[in-house]
Amino acid sequence: MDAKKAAGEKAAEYISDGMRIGLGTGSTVYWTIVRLGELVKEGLRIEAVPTSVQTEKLAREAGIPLLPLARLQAPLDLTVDGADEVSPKDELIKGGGGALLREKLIASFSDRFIVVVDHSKCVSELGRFPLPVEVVPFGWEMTSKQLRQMGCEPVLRMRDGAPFVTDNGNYVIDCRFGSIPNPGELTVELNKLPGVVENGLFVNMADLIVVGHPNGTVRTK
Ligand code: ABF
Repeated sequence: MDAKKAAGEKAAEYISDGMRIGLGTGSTVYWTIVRLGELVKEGLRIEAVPTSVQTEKLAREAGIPLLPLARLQAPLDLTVDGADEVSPKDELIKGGGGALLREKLIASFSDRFIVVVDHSKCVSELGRFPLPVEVVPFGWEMTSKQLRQMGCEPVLRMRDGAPFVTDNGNYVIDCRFGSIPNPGELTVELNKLPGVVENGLFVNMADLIVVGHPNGTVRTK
């Protein structure tokens, strides 16, 4: 079985009737969404808040009822999302899919945050994956120079020959740090920069990591 499919489907086991959930973005949580669609058809009653336009489309196609943000008066019961890297302390790099701002907002407004990954995402130290940083388009060149002074190689994310634009109308600068020994400090420093909207470091947020392996086994940690 595919490692991503194994992890994604396992996460659906943590979702019970009546829950209001956050649905992440990416190719692993995709399998959670597909499985939840099957369970909804069998009678599971849930409401979901998507973390991206892409996930909203998937959830609608799967028949999963969506919860309008205006009705979100209390934290969600649970959010399931993917990640690009997971450290031994369950710190994450997220944002490879460009949805980090909504992902962090929704994960932080959830009672429980479950992360689904294939085993290749588990690393000894964060940073080999370029850290996505969402920035306002105005003056991105200045913000990029400030990011470089923090010790990375900043690269503006492009798509089809133009800057990639997030669901929120912002740009993403992928910051190649190589290694990030102290994610807790870096995330605070990054968000102090004028022009930075959010960064892809998720520190002290994940409650459970569901790791899929190529033989279909799943380990939680
Ligand atoms: C999303 O999951 C993004 O933050 C991240 O880039 C993406 C990667 O996951 P996958 O490998 O499952 O597509 O939450």
